[in-house]
Amino acid sequence: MKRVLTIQDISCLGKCSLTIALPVISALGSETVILPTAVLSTHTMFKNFTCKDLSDQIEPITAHWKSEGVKFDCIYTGYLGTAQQIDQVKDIFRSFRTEDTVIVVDPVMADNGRLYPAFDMDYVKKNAELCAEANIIIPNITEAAFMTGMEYKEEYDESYVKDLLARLNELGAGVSVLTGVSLEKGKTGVMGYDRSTGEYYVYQNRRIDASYHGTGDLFSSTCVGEMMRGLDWREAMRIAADYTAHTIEVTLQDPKEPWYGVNFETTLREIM
Ligand code: PXL
Repeated sequence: MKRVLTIQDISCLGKCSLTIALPVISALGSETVILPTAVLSTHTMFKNFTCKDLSDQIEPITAHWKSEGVKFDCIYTGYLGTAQQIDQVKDIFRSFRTEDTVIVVDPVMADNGRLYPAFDMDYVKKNAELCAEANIIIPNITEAAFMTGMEYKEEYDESYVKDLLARLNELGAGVSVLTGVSLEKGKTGVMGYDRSTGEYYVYQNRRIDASYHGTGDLFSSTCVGEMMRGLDWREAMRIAADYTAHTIEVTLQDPKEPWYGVNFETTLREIM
């Protein structure tokens, strides 16, 4: 069985980060080891939330794993707490990475042209450094614009997305995948660039006019789970895009849908 280490916060209520990564990657058949970076009462889109930083636990926990000889097939990072914590995560990469470890970085920090409340440009710079160490990075267009210094655009064409991918590629990751890319009216999806082959990959599916928190985490967690099942990154992205769109549609049909996340619990058995 593959073993995935995922490093992100626990938002106790809110359906994002670890409360998505753990069930989804486990359901797709990999052992999922978690390293919580902080415990929040809810995700940060709620008006108020509590947050306990767990930075001081990272070193003792990982030192214990090291002493047990634990190895990971994949290390997948999402929302992290502070710029300093990113340095700790880089140390984990260096300490646990082998030739076969797939490192996936989703530099969760922004959406719709704006940084999330807790973050600043120092955090953006650190995330760009973290991306340099990854095999695969999965930013959305906002995160990519912040990390590359390119202008964020709501209306764009394929050449803007290709420019963003070229600039992301300069950060140093093996594969750069941009999410939330709409190249045709009524469609949305992903566009990726593979440094080793110089090839682009585009996948577009229907665009659903709704936005929920945690859908980026659902997408990335599904990609990780599918890649650990042996699928190529392109195939994993396609399945994850379809699954995320389907889950949003199912959530919209629920008259009691929660505003703070998607009902992935309803759809999970379909991808298992
Ligand atoms: O889904 C991304 C995410 C993860 N963790 C926390 C968040 C968010 C998005 O707002 O606030 C704490």
